[in-house]
Amino acid sequence: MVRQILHLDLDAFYATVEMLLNPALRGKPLIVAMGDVNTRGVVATASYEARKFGVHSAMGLREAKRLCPQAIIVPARHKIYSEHSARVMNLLREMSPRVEQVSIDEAYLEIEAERDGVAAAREIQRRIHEELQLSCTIAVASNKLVSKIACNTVKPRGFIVIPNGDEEKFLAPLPVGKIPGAGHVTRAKLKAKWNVETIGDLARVPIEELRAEFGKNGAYLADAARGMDDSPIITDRATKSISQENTFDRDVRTRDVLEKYLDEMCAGVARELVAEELKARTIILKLRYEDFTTMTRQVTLRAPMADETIIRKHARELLQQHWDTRRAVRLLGVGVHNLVEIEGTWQMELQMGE
Ligand code: TTP
Repeated sequence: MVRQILHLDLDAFYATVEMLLNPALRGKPLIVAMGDVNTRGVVATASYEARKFGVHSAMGLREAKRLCPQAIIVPARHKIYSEHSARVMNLLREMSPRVEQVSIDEAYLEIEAERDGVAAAREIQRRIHEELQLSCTIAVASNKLVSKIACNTVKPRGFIVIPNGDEEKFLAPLPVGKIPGAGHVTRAKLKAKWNVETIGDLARVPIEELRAEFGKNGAYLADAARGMDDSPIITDRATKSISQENTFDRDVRTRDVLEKYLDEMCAGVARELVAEELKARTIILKLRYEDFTTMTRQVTLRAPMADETIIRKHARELLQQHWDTRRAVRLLGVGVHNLVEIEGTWQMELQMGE
């Protein structure tokens, strides 16, 4: 099954939002600063006009001012950026339910095979520009790794498509440092041992040698060099947790009563998991005593499940092990997290259609 993965990154995000709120700043070298706006602060981001002078994120303001004395410096306003980011993410979720937000200004999105992924990507870029007045760069590829690397090669206001089958060819001329995780230690070793500079050089190193040098990471590097990556989109639904809790009218001292409530809540949690097409690996018990001290205890299973009996068994065991029976219970709760999505219906249809 060929996937259509979009990687989207907003351009000079904080600076673009500042320009949106104050159009007089447009087209000017602009620095959004964190910390002290005068000298001790650092550059959170710089507009592309300021980047021409060598200013970049994480640089000290003193140095940034030296490189670009005419830059306008404004303090970062995180709350405002979060609001604009949320609008972008909501727009993406309108375009596909499979959205993975990576950071405040970056996301992956998967488009179903029966839709045209490139047309969807174009529409997203147009809508972000017209409806939200923000500019972004989008790459379309068959997996997350290639779309992420491709996106960075065409910033800002870029658009790039890597057709399925062209991944390795596209990556070959790029510096090996473009592979996420290939930091300076890895790069130095690759250079010293095999004279690797580009991703293409890396693809020529035998996999066994990479394994011997880097262990599991070696296998990752070998796959990455060939443009291979099968990591799934992790949606927000999968990162949340599902829980129920009950505050008692009167503090409870009897195990039977606690277990009765616990069983009911376990059933409720299991129902919600099934309804959301999710499975969970971790079961959590929450206890609040009469004096308001609260504790949570959890157990993590080997495999994800959505089974009421399993949740109940573990929740009861946690209660058995951790409830200090000398103390009355004011609140009891049970929850699950470490959620994974059961393959959604459209994905199953796709696999059957293959
Ligand atoms: P980035 O996506 O790294 O950069 P950017 O959006 O400013 O520019 P571009 O992607 O076009 O190169 O970061 C997103 C935002 O996160 C950025 O606008 C400001 C903030 N940020 C910091 O606060 N400190 C940092 O060191 C970095 C790298 C980013």
